[in-house]
Amino acid sequence: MKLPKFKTLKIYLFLVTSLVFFAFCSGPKTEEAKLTYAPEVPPHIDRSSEAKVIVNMETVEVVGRLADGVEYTFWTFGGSVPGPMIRVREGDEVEFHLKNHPTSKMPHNIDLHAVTGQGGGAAASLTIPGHASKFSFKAINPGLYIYHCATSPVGMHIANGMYGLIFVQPKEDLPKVDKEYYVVQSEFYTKGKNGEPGLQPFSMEKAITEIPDYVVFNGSVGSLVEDRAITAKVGETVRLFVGNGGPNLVSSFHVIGEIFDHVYTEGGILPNQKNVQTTLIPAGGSAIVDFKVEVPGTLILVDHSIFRTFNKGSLGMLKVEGEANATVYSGKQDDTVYLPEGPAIQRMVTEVKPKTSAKTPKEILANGERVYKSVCAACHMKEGQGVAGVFPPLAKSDYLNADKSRAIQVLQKGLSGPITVNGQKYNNVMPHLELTKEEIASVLSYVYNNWGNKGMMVNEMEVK
Ligand code: HEC
Ligand SMILES: [Cu+2]
Repeated sequence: MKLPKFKTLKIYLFLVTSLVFFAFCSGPKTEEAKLTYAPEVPPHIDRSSEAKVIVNMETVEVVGRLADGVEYTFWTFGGSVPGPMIRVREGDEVEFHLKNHPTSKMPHNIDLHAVTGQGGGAAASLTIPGHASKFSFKAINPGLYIYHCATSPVGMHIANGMYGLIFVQPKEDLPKVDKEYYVVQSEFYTKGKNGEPGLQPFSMEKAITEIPDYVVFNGSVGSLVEDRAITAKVGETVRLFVGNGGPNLVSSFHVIGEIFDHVYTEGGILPNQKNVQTTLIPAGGSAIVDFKVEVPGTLILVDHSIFRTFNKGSLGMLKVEGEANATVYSGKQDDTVYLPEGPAIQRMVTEVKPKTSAKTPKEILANGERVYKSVCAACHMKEGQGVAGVFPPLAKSDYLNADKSRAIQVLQKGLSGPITVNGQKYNNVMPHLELTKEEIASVLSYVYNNWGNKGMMVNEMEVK
């Protein structure tokens, strides 16, 4: 074999040294983190080496919907509650840029529970309106972490909506699943009672006594229901990254109609329990739950401290589509009427929010809609379609449209015994609902003016 000439060797040496130099001194790859808004989760990170990751986050104060007819001035990361979800990889160097929008009234900062270091970055990121701060940290510990604003008064910044999740993906990522979703529970404390319309200010008193008016998923009542529900197909595996922003309550997180195959308790990366019904998520903590969906239907995400769910808003939906499997779940196999207390009309005390004397037809209809959704929809369904054989329809109901004063009577006294609505026989009991005259007038006006009904108004004076 012929040895290369000395000159050629020199060139080789030069090339090798510069390559080595380049590899060592150019440092890790730099990239910008892709942030996502709930319920979307940033994509799995494919690279197998560490990188420098730039996170750009903005704090901004915005007025938004807390519930139907209820608005709130949210203090936010990224203009949303929860703030955007961040995903980095174990070992990454994170360069965090926090900008506080010039229209903000408050200074803000960020404490990421994923940070090892003073205040989780709080002091280093304190930013007055119209300014930007920068700090860096190494994502040493993989796991799912809450981040939140920690500017004084801390409780108030959190109560107003300043929290979100950062997932530090382990070097060896969690097992692959088909769908990943981002859900954060939190509470709101308002001057007015639950449902009281208008722009509601924050109540420090209720926050201190820890009695919230709203407990919600993803920042508002109904943010994960109907056409905003999360979805999956039969046979798919689903992973929920669940956080609890608090500021006070602990969540008994449960999905009605499903069992968690694996739970990564408290947001650690160890799947430490199988077959869990309800997992506890501390305030300022998280959990990861994995499950496979076997049958179609609507699974309901709840805080199983159940009055929060049905009266304060912590209810979300996961809609599963696909082939039924009667062996796993049969659906209803029989339905007969069961009235242990006899067919007499029972009293059901309803709590409709005190409201305002509605004056204009528009106000009356809006008030009626509120009463309908909180009282009637449970039986007659959201669009007045009823439930075949049990609850008669209010949509295009011949019984309703034929006689206004009879309809008023139904609401004043309840109704039992056989009736025929649109050719279908019903023999059930509608309880006496204890509504005020104003509520009866407005809810009937609402019903008459929707779903193909006659379109007339009911006056309070007609309700004797
Ligand atoms: C707990 C369940 C329940 C609730 C809540 C309820 N209803 Fe009913 N409603 C019934 C049942 C059951 C009947 C049929 C009774 C029968 O078979 O005699 C009925 C019948 C009616 C009828 C006459 C039949 C028809 O379809 O036109 C009207 C009108 C009506 N309800 C309106 C309302 C309105 C408005 C509300 C809310 C303020 C309401 N209901 C709340 C169960 C309920
Ligand atoms: Cu803040």
